[in-house]
Amino acid sequence: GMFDLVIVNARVVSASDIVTCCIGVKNGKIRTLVDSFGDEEIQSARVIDAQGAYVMPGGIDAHVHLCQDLKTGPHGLGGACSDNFETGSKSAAAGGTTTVITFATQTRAEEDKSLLDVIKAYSARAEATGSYVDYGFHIIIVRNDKDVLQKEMPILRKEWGISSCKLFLTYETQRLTDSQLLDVMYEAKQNSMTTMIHAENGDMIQWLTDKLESKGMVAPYYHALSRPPLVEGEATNRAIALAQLIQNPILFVHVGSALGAKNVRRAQTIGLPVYAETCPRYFHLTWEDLKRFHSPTCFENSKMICSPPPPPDTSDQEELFVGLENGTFTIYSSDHCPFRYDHPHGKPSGVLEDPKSMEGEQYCEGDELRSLLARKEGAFRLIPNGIPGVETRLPLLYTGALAAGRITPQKFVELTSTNPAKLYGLYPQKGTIMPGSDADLVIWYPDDSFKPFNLANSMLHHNVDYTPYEGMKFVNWPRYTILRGKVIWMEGEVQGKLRDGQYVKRGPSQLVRGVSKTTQDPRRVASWLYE
Ligand code: DUC
Ligand code: ZN
Ligand code: ZN
Ligand code: ZN
Repeated sequence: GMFDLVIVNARVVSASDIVTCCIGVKNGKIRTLVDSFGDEEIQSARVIDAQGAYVMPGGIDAHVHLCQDLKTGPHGLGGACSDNFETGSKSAAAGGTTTVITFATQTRAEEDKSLLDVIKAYSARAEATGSYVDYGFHIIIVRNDKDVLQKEMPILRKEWGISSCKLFLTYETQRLTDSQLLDVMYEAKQNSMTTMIHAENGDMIQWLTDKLESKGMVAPYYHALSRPPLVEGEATNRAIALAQLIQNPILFVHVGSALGAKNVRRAQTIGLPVYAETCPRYFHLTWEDLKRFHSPTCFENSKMICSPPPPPDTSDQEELFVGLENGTFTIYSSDHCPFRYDHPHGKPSGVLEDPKSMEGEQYCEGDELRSLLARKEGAFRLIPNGIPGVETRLPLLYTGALAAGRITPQKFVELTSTNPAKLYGLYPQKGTIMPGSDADLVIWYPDDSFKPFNLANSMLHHNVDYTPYEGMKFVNWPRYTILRGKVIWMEGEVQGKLRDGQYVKRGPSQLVRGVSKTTQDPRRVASWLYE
């Protein structure tokens, strides 16, 4: 037939428009958008009636942690991610996401010097299980090894299609000094790689943590006090200055404070290629959630520990909403960082058990010690930072912002799909519904036919034993998720297969334009470096 799949009665949403039409899909690609199809065009195709509901480009979640084990964990505080590519990608599909970009991380261990070896190891982890959705990698760089950067960055770009690296300003095992940051940013610029920055001032955090601990303030709630908004405020300003000197685009990951957002906005106003990501938790959680459940013997609120922490109260959330609307935030990602609760490699419950009595677990000495200590004292310093959310990302934005009338459907698509595709070099293969693009789609329920429900973790598909959004009311959920023309999620059931997802090679960022004259003034920045 002319089409493999046709979707009728669709309210197709792009980053700029909404149009009611039909979609024809052939060989995994969008072939056409038309008013209506004739009988013979429909006959041999699978037909989905969207019943007037929104049809959007499939979600692109550009910040997901999978398969990071004890050694390659997200921050060197112990803890292992409980989702691999199998469970993580299934959860993504069930939440309307068709592409995830995950992290492959270098460590300071001698055998992790080579970035190419790191990427090969992560690639093997993905291939070991397969994936329900398409996937790519960002590389985390924790050393300024010029030989390695110069030799391997071009190969990462050209052979692997990896056009972004993440750098840290905090965590002892990850952080780079200012001059090390300049080294990596400089090599990244030579290779048209976007630098992603985890912007928290590591010295401030350590100093505050020591002070809190000396007063016995070690319960999970105090994690937030060790990272007040100034911590992100200082680090964003400093990284903006470093990036301006190098004139390389930067993307601030997981911006969670109004202060951080303001600094980003100021840089954008003077024409710097500065972008920011924010995450669902900053719109749905506050410091109060770190207090929830707290008692001297129960540390259930360790579930809510993430970095940067949620804002102190809802007034920050209001300012972050402005940033969503006015373009300060370029993308909205989950930062899905899956740790199980009450597990030796996850979030301690505070109830002291003999970890050895838990079957089937492997320990390294350090991790066992960490787990015991954290269980005994509930010390926030020892609790892994990160919360799950790859499956709830789109539904939370739908309920909390779109249905609440705070953003338009177009803005929803821009933040969750089009901009991540452009920022990370996947556009227009992904991120839009246009002839020639991959047929990656999410189809919602018509709003008036959906019965709102309260979320329970048992409904989710991740390998995590809790969700921070337990009990929350949702007013819609993805009805179909379609990956390159194949239905992988339908009305509450996973329909895809583990080998459906493919590795995606990415190009350079397509958002970056020439920067303004003033910001390139050779007296102000080191532009002679490139002459
Ligand atoms: N940064 C992340 O991006 N994820 C989890 C922990 C962290 O600090
Ligand atoms: Zn981070
Ligand atoms: Zn408990
Ligand atoms: Zn993360």
